[in-house]
Amino acid sequence: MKIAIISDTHFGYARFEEDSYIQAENAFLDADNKADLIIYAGDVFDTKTPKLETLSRAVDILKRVKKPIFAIHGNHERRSKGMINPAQLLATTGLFRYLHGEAISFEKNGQPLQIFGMGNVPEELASIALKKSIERFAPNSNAFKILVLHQSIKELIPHAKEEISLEELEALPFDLIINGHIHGSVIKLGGRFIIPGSTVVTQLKKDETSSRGYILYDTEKKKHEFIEIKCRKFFYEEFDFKEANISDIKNTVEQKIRELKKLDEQAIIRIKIKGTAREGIKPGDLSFASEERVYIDNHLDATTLKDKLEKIRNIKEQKLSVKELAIKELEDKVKDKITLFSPRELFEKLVIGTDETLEYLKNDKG
Ligand SMILES: [Mn+2]
Repeated sequence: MKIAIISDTHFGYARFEEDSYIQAENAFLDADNKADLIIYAGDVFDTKTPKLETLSRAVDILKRVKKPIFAIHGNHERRSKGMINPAQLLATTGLFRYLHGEAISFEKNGQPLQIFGMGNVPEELASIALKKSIERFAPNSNAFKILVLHQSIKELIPHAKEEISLEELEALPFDLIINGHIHGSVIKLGGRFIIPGSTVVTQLKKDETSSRGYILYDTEKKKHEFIEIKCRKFFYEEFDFKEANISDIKNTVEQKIRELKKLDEQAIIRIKIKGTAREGIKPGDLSFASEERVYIDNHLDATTLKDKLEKIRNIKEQKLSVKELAIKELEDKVKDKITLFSPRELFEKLVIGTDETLEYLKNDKG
């Protein structure tokens, strides 16, 4: 049996909305030709309450797929208990089967299959929620058993805390463990753990520069294959300058943009500038003409020792509260740079808690 694994289509993602539809369509139609069934590992939509136009586009794409689809919701769609999330809503149309804390049995050419799905839950609850819901799962020894999740994984992220681990997943009675959430494709546990990656670029992170696509898994051979889909190219470049002049920085970056555009005029380009500029230069002095799909992050540290001493003196004189100090520090750090959040709002969210902060950052970053 051949299983297609598709994830993180982020239908309606505002920055590259057309890409979100076109690239998901490329993946689904190709998978429909090659696989017996499709597993959809969450973040179907980019938001909890997508526009009607977005719902309509998603329906248009999915109704062209003939093979059965089994889906879970992702963190972008998760809503409070008792509320309907958009993946659940779509399931009521019969376009796919929605699973959350439950298993479904399926048979194809005499081969039984069990799919257990659990949609995204807060990371610190993932381990216990999975343990609890699996108690109700009765494994069939003849069946090929699949677990579908949409969570962070301890071993795959920096600064991990209470995320679910590969180690505990490995011990569970499943032949194949599928996860969404992470936008670059990851294969672990000798091919037993599979993340297909997103079909659209949303985070503008380095790991999204790899090809977009889906995974085709053969249950007999226990082998997987990454199927690349036609999609918009994404280039990510980082520059680390040392005591550089503004004109040198500007020329280097602009030349790189021209070079990349020559490779692909339609590509998304993100350039991160780090390091130090010559004394007396403020990051605000560096500006670039705005170009479609070109994102420049200025992380230059232009502060000299003299500036730093002066800042400490000013802070002492102003007698600011710890909170105001923290906000001021954040504001100074991101001043005149291209940022995706407001320092004051971010600080307020940090005071409320980690969940609020992550939610805030995710909402802004996609
Ligand atoms: Mn996602």
